[in-house]
Amino acid sequence: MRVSLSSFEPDESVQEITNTLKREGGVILQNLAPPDLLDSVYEEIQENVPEAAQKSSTHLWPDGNRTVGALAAVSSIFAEELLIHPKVLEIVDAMLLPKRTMALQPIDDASNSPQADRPTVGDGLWAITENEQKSSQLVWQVSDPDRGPNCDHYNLGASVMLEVREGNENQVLHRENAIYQPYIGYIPKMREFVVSVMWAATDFSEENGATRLVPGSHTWSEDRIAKENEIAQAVMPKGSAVMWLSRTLHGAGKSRLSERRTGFFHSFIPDWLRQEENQYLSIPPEIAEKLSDRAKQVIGYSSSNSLGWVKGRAKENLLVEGSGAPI
Ligand SMILES: O=C(O)CCC(=O)C(=O)O
Ligand SMILES: [Fe+2]
Repeated sequence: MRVSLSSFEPDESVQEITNTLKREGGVILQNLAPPDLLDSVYEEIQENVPEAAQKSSTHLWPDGNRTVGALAAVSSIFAEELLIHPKVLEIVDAMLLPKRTMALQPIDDASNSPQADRPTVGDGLWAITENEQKSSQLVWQVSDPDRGPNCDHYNLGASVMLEVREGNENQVLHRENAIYQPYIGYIPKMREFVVSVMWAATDFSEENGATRLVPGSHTWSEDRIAKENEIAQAVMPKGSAVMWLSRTLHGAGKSRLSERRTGFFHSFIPDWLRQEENQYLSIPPEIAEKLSDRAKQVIGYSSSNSLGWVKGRAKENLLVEGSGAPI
């Protein structure tokens, strides 16, 4: 018998959802957004991106399919309603354990963070010591991976429309960590560092190419090959979303129908990791400044005390003047 993915209704607890995501590597969030909202995002994309620019001809997305990048730039509804959906951010907060949680607190009030009660030294993780000549030295503590903080905040990795059209083949099963891992190696018990979300902008069915995912594969050894009966499909109605982890095997499904299968994909990564899609060129300041502060922060227009700063700009919103740079 084929495996399936666990599925949750919007009112189910984030704790329950994240426990399952950690255990199984993927979860479906049923009916998370109204179906017409997904239609509105699709219409906005169609208005802003010429058809020719949606054509794709790559190994992962061969001829016949459609792809669009920089979704947060071409659809403000996507940026405000899907990218920073509160339930999604709550789940990502629990998985990436940022110092500044993104879902619950006002953007400028880090002291409300549920992690604020963590035992701290210095700025949370460091202390200044001195030698016998009174020369000072920073000493870092490593945070507990299960409690964090595992990053200051998190950012968007990529935001793309992925549209499967009739006649494609099953996409090669892969792990999202593949863009980093070849260079850092496989580190057992590595802290989670990529959380992916795929919104169903049409119904996702077995016949139209719903995302294939392998529950449990985030704990497998790298060389274990998934058997066909170990592969589930994210069958879900329009407005639902499927989320998965950096080590979960997955890929787009094969379509046998003439209808399109449209998904809006975005990923979240710690602020200390390079974003997969270059967000500063994809969503330049003149577009980003029209978005909410939370959307700007997720896109990357925010810095920690030590990464991504611009002298003379505000840490929470790098598009305005302020302080926070270390120099
Ligand atoms: O479109 C899908 O269902 C998944 C696509 C995917 O994983 C990718 O292109 O990296
Ligand atoms: Fe992928």
